[in-house]
Amino acid sequence: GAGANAGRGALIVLEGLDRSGKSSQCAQLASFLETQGVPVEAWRFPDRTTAMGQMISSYLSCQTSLDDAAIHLLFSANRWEKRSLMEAKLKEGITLVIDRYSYSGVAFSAAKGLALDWCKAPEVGLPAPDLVLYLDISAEMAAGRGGYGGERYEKLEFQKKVKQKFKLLKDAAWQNVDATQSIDSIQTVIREESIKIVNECNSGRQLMQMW
Ligand code: NYM
Ligand code: MG
Repeated sequence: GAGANAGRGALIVLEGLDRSGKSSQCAQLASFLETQGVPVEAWRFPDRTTAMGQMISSYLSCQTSLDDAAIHLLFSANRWEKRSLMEAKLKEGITLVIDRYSYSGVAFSAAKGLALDWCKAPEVGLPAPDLVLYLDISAEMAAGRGGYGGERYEKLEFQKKVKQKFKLLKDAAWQNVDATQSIDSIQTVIREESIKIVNECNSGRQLMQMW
């Protein structure tokens, strides 16, 4: 096992287009880490359970409209409202596997035409992921996977723009994962990378800040 008693937990983020397979890969990764004796929690952003999350959810389901800048800041605030809990969990030695983070925040808003640097600004100071696993798939292939759920943004032409913006966000923590492989092959890669980073964090790797 990776050891449950020494250092901090790892902040592991899965990113990608809608229908790239993030949610099932996150769930499988969290279960796997548990079997390895790694204390772990699976999180997601947006966190729709909070008051801000409910505003975001109603925007995404097209029940409400909001100015592009305002909804961008709301997505960011939804991460900030979880900041102290994220930091506390990591410090306690709990690894967090998170479905989407600041990368989605910037990519989706920038795809609407907002300036990239403006989009990044409110993320500055959030805990930085130790590992970003980007599930790399074309917008066409993702769209071909049983269709979208009908939320705002779930349109092929828009997803193509989002993919272009994701490409501008590769940082030191970023790892591309070929998401056209089988679910099992993808999970194998994700497990290997995750175990490595969990061990590094456990043995003293410093928690960084965005960006
Ligand atoms: N999304 C997600 C954003 O536009 N900004 C953000 O900061 C985050 C975290 O919300 N299409 C978008 C991406 C998705 C949508 O996410 C809902 P999910 O993972 O499908 O529930
Ligand atoms: Mg979705």
